[in-house]
Amino acid sequence: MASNASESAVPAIAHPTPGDSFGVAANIVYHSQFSSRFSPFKFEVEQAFYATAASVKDALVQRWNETYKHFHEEDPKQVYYLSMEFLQGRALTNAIGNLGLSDAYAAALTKLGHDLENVREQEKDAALGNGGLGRLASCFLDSMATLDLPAWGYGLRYKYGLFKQIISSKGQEEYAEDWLEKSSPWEIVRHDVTYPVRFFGEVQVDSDGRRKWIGGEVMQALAYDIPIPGYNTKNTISLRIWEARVPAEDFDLYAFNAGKHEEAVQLQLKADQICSVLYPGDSTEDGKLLRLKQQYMLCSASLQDIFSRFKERRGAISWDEFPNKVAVQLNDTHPTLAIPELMRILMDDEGLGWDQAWNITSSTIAYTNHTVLPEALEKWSQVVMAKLLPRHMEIIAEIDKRFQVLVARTRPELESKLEALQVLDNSNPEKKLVRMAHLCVVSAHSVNGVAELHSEILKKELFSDFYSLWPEKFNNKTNGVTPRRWLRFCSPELSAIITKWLRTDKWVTNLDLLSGLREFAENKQLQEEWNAAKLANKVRFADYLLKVVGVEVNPQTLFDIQIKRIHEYKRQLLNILSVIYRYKTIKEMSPEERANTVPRTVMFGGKAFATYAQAKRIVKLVTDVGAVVNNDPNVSPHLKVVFIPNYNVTVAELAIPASELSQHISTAGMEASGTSNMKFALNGSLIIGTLDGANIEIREEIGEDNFFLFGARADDVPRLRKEREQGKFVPDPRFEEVKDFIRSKAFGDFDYEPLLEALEGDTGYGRGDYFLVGQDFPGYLDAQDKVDETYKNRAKWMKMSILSTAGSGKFSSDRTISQYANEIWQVGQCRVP
Ligand code: TH1
Repeated sequence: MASNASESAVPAIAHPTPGDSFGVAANIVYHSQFSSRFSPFKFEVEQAFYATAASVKDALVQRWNETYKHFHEEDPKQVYYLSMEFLQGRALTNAIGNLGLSDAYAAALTKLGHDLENVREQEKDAALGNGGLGRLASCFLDSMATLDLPAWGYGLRYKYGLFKQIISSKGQEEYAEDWLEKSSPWEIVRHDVTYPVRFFGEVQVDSDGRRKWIGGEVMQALAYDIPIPGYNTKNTISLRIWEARVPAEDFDLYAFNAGKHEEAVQLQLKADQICSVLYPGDSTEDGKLLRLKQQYMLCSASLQDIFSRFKERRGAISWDEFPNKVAVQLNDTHPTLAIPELMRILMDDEGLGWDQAWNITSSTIAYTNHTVLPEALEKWSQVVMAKLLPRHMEIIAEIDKRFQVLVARTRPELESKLEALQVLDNSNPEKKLVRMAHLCVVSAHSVNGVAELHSEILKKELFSDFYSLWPEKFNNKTNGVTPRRWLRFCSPELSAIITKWLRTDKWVTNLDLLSGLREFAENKQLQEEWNAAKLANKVRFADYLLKVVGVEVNPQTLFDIQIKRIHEYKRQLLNILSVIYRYKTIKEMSPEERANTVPRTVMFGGKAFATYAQAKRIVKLVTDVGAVVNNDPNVSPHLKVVFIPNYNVTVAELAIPASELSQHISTAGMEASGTSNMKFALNGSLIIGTLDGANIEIREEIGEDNFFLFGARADDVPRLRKEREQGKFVPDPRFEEVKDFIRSKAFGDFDYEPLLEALEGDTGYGRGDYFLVGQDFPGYLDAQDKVDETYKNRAKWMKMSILSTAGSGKFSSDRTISQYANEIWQVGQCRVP
């Protein structure tokens, strides 16, 4: 079926080299004529982009083939990263940067009458993810390629990625974003890599007693590969995304010819739905079933592919070798079905017994948890699961049964808690559920959190009893971000300065070297250069805001940015309430007092889940406040409030380098890690934040003097919530003042009551201000005052900014991936010579 190795030798072709912009230009021209998706004789900027991308892809494909040929020959243990989300963003800048061909391509395009800056703007973001979890997966791919690891990413090829956000007078509106409209120039379809994927059907026992899953609906998964080039290495790995489709032989031509047109295309429609949208709303039963189908499509196709590669490389198959050749990492619980699927293949298809299959499965699979929020912990209906995946439901029930036996035998004192620990949640007979996280913890050999605090919370709270059963499974892998995309390419100005002062560019792959900047933190010359680079980035972002969003911001003001998904626990509401307080304060000042304030531009960006009403109200409030503040002639020179629409990876690449202050202000204990905090610190943006997620480690690394800290600690949160509930909380008068101001309709007559009530009454999470906005408000205002005071001292601010970058070495995803490779996967490097 599928062939993963490179076949007979293909003749070598000459490809662009760094010094050869003529060769590059010729290659682009060739592609504009022969690989074009457009009518001939046109070479406008869009055509130029596609021709350029096709030319870059040539170079990638060659390296890619060499890489897989090398992997095939060396046959090392390989790692497979399964994720329902990959938030890749644009690829061109990153690809030519990693290939070391940025200058050659810029020069070639100039020769052809184009400008690389404009050409790269043509690319659409590949937004096959929601936020941090998806972007983490993409940073990991970059690091796995750069570290020469034999690795694959597996995902789904959604037609519509994350929705496009438009801000109207009603607030956020969502529109489908078709990233494949003019096709993606990067992907290669692999018509020889297809697998059948079954849904529904039934379990039969055949003559030799083996259980077999048969019947139902069978679709096909078709592979598309996206090349992932490493930096400074030939190694180029693959993100393989699956598309669901129906082979021609399954098209019911008889029905169609008999006039039953709709009936004939039914299966095709169902297949199309599977890959139609990222994470469809799961509030309806239909939506739930579809999401489960998506998850199974990913797991089934990926595992068949992994098996085919494993078998291809071994004559006589020794199954116990499997975990020595294959490591599978589950990105949260979304690909949990890989567990029963691996068990099913080993037992039903390959004939192994339970114990052997179980040992192989658990030594192969590792699980990463990314959240402790109860609403994000997946639970699937047993009824739905049994219908869609009857054999998997049997296997899950058996795993649960054996887990109960194990506990009864080894830890009788846990008996009373057993019901809460089981994989199956049968507490409500009307609504029996499968707890996916418990299935992962029971089955995997490794369970990790994504920052120190988060991993501690997993051990002490969410999974405490499991931890007492299997302490050796639990570990921490603090997240990281790729320094290529998030510093080297998004801020070439700052990068050049860093390279100059460190006298090496090796920091790009060894980020700890940034600590060498510490000794120059007070150097006047560096501070001046640093300031100039930051200012250039601010000007560039201001141009974008003017051109794309139509708002004018002054680059001489403090750029204060909060960009992330809109969620109550991330507390954009805390930010905007303090902005309102600032507005009121400035409004009441005399002109002399005003002249003394630090002028600020406060920017927000982020998408609210389409059905998350409270988050949408927050977006609306920010835009309403902006409309009033920005049009107040007395205040707007000192304060502006901007909502950046349609926040995505590309916007982040512009905003983060331009930021001077960034906000990471979640209620302590609720943000598992955060990753944009790392990107901001790396780019010399100071952080105002709580002791939550990776903030704690960032503050440790860059020094507490360089971090604007405020807020309750995670340990105190339960007590504070209780006190709040008992009516013991006395709100700060400034907090009351701000709420009254909103209620006075100062920002229009939109109904903000549900937002304000959540700060007081019943939020649906328990009584009153669950996210402790009121509790942390005064401390936050104090921290903001400290920001202003510090900003007035330019030399001090610059020093802190340099020290932020200098202290960010730990937060490279290269460090994170090395730890996964050494401590969980036991996978080593396999570098193409
Ligand atoms: C995020 C976490 O909220 C964030 O703190 C963390 O840095 C990031 O993952 C990477 O580890 C999560 N995103 C999702 C998305 C879904 C479900 C759970 C999480 S946790 C759909």
